[in-house]
Amino acid sequence: MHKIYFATGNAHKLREAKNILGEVGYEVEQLDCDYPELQADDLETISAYGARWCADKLDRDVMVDDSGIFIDALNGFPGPYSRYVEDHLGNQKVLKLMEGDTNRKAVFRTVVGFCLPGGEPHTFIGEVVGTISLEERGVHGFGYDPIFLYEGQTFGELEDVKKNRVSHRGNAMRKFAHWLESNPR
Ligand code: ITT
Repeated sequence: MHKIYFATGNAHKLREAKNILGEVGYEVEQLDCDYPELQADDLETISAYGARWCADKLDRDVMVDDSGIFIDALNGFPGPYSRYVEDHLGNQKVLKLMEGDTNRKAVFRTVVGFCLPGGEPHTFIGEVVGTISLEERGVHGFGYDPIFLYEGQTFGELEDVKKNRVSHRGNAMRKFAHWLESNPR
């Protein structure tokens, strides 16, 4: 089984990656590589930078995952600042910010970055469109999952396997796996 080295400090992402990539024949191993969080407005730049930084530092092929939620009524906020907003405000405050908003549209986006030492980074984008619920629901997942509604259920109400089938991360990682088939290392 081919191995994918995943630089992340987020245990939830790791669990999901093992399931998503495991289903298409890859073993995922976590790497400890705390890459500097570039201040940029788009996930693609951050992800490409992180993948290259870790690949060069560790001298091996590395995958990273930069993700965020983009809320229409908040002009795409928190987007690349999702981690910061989750840590400092949390879901209840996000719901409060959206009180009275009838436009509840939101997009979850993941950009997987992959790089070989000394090489150019490749990026793979995955998205899922849904809405922001009126209240938190469900005990599964992490982060914004309890307020992201997709086809009648929040991601917080879905077991990992179901979420991964339709999620931003699932879509991005399956694209990456597909690319790897025709670009073996
Ligand atoms: P890394 O070590 O991989 O960078 P991180 O948690 O810092 O982990 P991000 O910067 O990509 O990763 O995180 C953005 C935040 O967006 C994350 O902390 C969660 O709050 C949220 N998030 C990302 N993916 C999510 C998902 O699938 N479901 C719910 N929330 C998610």
